[in-house]
This record gives sequence, C-alpha cells and structure tokens, in this order.
Amino acid sequence: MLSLLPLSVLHFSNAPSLHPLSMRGKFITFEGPEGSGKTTQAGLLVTRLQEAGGEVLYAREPGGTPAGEAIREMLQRDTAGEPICPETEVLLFAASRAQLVRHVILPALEAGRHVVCDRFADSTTAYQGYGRGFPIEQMLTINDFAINGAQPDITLLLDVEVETGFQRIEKRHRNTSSTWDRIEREARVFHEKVRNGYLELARRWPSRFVIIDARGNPETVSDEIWSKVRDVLD
Ligand code: Z5A
Repeated sequence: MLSLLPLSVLHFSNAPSLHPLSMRGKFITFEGPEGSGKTTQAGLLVTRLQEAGGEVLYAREPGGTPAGEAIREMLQRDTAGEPICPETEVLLFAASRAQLVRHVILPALEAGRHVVCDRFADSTTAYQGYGRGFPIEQMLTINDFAINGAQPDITLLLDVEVETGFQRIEKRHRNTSSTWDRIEREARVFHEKVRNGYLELARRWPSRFVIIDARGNPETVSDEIWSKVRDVLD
C-alpha cells in the first residue's frame, strides 16, 4: 500500500492558482473491480511519472484526507455501530470525495502536480449505481456535486474477470491474515454487475476511459498503462 498524502498538501487549499491552465498537472484515475491491480499499478505509475521529472501526488478513495479516512473506516469496517443503509453509503462516498477534491486534488493540480487517484467518482456509478441498483443518472448528479468540476484527464479501467480478481484478493488475505471488508463480502453477482457497469461507462465516455487488460503480469500491464498515459502528457 502506498503511503497516504502528506497533510502539508492541505496548505494549498486556499492558495491562488500557481500555474496557467496549460501548466496544470494531469488528473489520472484508476478504476476496476476487486483485485484488478489498481493499487499496484498506481504505485508503478507514480514512479514512472517521477522518473520522467513530474511532481506527483497519490490519493485513494475513499479516504485521502483525515475526514475521508474516518469515512473509510465507517464504510469498510462497520465502525458506525449500526448497519449503513444504501442511501447513506452513496452520500458517505460522495462526502469523502468532496473533501478530497477541495483539500487535495484541485490544489495539487493547480500547483502543477500530477494526481494519481486510486478510485474516483466512477466507482460510485459502478458500485452504487450498477451494483446496488440506484439510478445511474442520480449517481452522476451526486458525483458532479462532489467533484466540483475535477474531471479526470484519463481513467484507466483495469479489467479482469471477477473470479481472477477474487483469487488475488483471497491470496492476499491468506498471506497477510487480513479479513474481507464489507463490500468485498458482497455476492459474486454484485461484483459481476460492477464489472459490467464499468465496461458500460467506458463505452459512454470513450475519450476519457482506456480499458486495460489487467490479466497479464504487473510489468506488462504497467507498460501498457504508461504508453496510454504518455499520450495524455504530450
Ligand atoms: N467503493 C464503492 O463502493 N464506491 C465508491 O464510490 C468507492 C469505493 C470510491 C474500497 O476498497 C472499496 O470501496 C471497494 C469499492 C468500494 N470495495 N471493495 N471491496 P479498497 O480501497 O480497500 O480496495 P480496492 O480499491 O477494492 O482495491 P483491491 O480490490 O483491494 O485491490 P486492487 O487495488 O485492485 O489490487 P492490488 O491491491 O494492486 O492487488 C491485489 C492483489 O493482487 C495483491 O496481492 C497484488 O500483489 C496482486 N496483483 C496485483 N496485480 C497483479 C497481477 N497483474 N497479477 C497477479 N497478481 C496481481
């Protein structure tokens, strides 16, 4: 797991824009079903961007700010002390995102840094929209409110069969003695809907989404991602 954002980033939240629009960093998001390798690939991409001379900020969702990390605990580890109803779940993901966008993502982009985000608004459309069955247009409206115009320049959709993803996660849980979180425990049919939902989103926004075949070894997948990201950097 990559280290979380330094809190010093928060100091940029009210700073004036340091760069003209053309000098803004690129906003790169990773999406995909469980175990598709998002965190692994986000880390490799951060390294490649840094080696290419860029300043890069890594963030993850839910989380990435103190408020967001508290929300993450509630969502994943049932720390609220009561069952979270589906409507609350949608709004908690959106609340975590609203905080991350305003305190971290937009200030970093305006300061000329690239931002690599491990999940973003498309996760809500995929999991709560396609997975839980909330109306897609309603999810998009809530996302728009949360993101305040912070649209990714490129969204890398790491696609892998649900079964393959779960085998990877199972192995990780075995090796690290970790436990399945609240959403991982959902039935496989839920995760199939999420995967298909992502593919639907990629069809809807072909200029932003790039589908990456995530079945290969991490190095091969990383090479493919880098070739797509370089197109956006140029
Ligand atoms: N969620 C939501 O419902 N709505 C929202 O709006 C948002 C999120 C933002 C966040 O979980 C949960 O919240 C998530 C969606 C939901 N639900 N679940 N469950 P998280 O942040 O804890 O985890 P995640 O985002 O779901 O990631 P992940 O599934 O744990 O894994 P990953 O990031 O895709 O993969 P990884 O950590 O890089 O790799 C997993 C394992 O596979 C690991 O042991 C690797 O070493 C291995 N791996 C990685 N790549 C490969 C390749 N290429 N081959 C073989 N093995 C590999």
